[in-house]
Amino acid sequence: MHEEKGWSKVENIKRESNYLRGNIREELAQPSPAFAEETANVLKHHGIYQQDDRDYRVRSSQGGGPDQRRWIMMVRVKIPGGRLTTLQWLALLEFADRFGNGTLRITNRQDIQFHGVPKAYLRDLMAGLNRVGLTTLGACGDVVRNVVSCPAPLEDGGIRDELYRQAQRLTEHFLPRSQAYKEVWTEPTGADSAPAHLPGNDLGDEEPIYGRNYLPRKFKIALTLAEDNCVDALTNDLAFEAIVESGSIAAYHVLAGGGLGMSPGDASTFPALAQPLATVAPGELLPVAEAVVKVFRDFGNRNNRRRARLKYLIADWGLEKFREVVEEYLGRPLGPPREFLPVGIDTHLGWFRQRGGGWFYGLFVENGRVCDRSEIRLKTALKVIAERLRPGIRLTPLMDILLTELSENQRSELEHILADHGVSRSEERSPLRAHSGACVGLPTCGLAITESERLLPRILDQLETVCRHLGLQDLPLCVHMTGCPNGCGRPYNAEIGLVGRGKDKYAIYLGGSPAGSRLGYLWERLTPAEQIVPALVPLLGAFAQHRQDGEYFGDFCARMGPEALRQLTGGSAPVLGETPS
Ligand code: SRM
Ligand code: SF4
Repeated sequence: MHEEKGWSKVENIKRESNYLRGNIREELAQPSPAFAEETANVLKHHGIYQQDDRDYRVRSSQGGGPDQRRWIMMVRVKIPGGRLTTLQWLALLEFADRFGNGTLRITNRQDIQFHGVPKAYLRDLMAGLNRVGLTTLGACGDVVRNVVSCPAPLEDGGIRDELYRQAQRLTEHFLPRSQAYKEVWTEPTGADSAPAHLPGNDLGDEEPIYGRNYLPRKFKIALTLAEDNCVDALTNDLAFEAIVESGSIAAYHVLAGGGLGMSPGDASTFPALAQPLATVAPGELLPVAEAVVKVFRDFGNRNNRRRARLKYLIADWGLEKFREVVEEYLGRPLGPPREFLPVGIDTHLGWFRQRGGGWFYGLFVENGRVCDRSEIRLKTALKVIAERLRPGIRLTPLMDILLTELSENQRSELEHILADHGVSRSEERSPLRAHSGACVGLPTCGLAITESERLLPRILDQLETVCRHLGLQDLPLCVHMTGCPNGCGRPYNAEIGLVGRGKDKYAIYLGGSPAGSRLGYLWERLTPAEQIVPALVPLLGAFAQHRQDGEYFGDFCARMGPEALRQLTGGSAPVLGETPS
């Protein structure tokens, strides 16, 4: 592995952290409510983000004084393929009340996040998670993140189960090997504990894949199926699309270089979808993934974190050179890629027969937030369901929950529990709401510029009325919203992308594909929040009038292109530049 001058500050922090130990143990033992900045950076690799309550910050500055911060932690639990046992789920619900803000957030990578955890509760929370066999190790930080795969136990001949097995294998293979996590969270702290990690005392951990500096940036992997790309695979650094022949996986189509983050003021940054790289035999999946990760480790940009993702290495080198270097690392040539892109997506909401017998129910969870809110007591309903029916729990990349292994006579009991707690059945949700989602945004995300999770439901209320009025109420339409241009809510390949760009103002993107295989274009640069629906009404009207048979809104916007669409809707000239390439 090369080491060079000019590396960013974060690279130095990682190198000096002694394999992710840093000062975490020392600072945990101190009464201060926050960690030092360097320690907070190391903590990310343990799945913990230091945040402050942004609502509190605003309130505190309203009197004209300096803004004050109430420090809180976000803790992300890494759940490959999104599968949990009933007991794990019950423990997560209990920990949310004991250690967090009383909610759980299902993420769009099938993880669970706790928000609002005070520093003083971290050790107890982490110990509790470890007791039920869950980990936060590598859920964040410059490593391979949670590997996603479709969680639905459909009668598909076991294809999705095989993808899940591969997701687990990849996750285990790429977990950091450092003992730091165990030391920090399971060994006693305080005066009587012998710190085995004195400064300068390198314990000799080995990170055979990552090395001392870990990766230049996060790295994301997805496993998917062309007809059901519910994981949105092409937004990942590396995607494996199963090629199914005669009922089993004959090969994987490999795509590389997806990633959505961009900095609007820096034209060298851009969202990108993964590009076809190769076709590989099922047995080659892991070695190929390792070769790609190692190429990224050795050649990714360590000077400038804004340009440190795999997509930029591929853009700088070109796909051909990238493939050649991956082949060198692999020690053999890669098979040529096929023209084989995702064509569909399934939300998995409602009742389905389960492979192997019984039923599963896909329960809609608005923006993944599991909470009790006035008369809608979703969190309590999910606790009662878990205690009485003992279902398996699976989290979807659309941030919903699948309740699995239910018998025929448990179906009505589940529906009664939902109704008793004011939770609507998924079947009553509009296709618009089922396909849409927002990132977390305010008040916890430190990078948020605007509202996202708290605003999208209100926008969807209005859009549902508009769609009904235009006869589009049965149309699946995906609106993805984010509170900043980092793209966590995957807005750039959605049919409608809403991206927080200024105070209460959003960029509007149009023309992404329903299956996530095409980036949209920038339509409006800075639309005030209350103008978003009025800006979309003429577009939906034009679509209702001019759509071709069976055409989706995103496909219509792509077919028209921005100029023709503006003419059709009587708008001004198209916004130039910043269209994702
Ligand atoms: Fe993300 C940073 C939340 C999926 C691109 N993301 C963040 C942080 C940790 C903010 C920070 O760095 O301080 C957010 C924490 C908010 C909070 O309060 O919880 C955050 N990202 C999320 C989640 C929870 C959004 C959600 O609504 O579910 C998702 C957690 C996934 C997980 O379990 O691992 C989440 N983030 C994504 C995705 C979508 C995906 O992975 O499928 C993307 C776009 C794909 C990609 O990686 O390019 C994404 N997040 C980013 C970026 C931009 C990275 C870049 O290359 O520029 C950042 C900023 C950064 O890393 O510096 C970011
Ligand atoms: Fe935060 Fe921006 Fe990601 Fe939303 S897109 S969670 S605001 S970093």
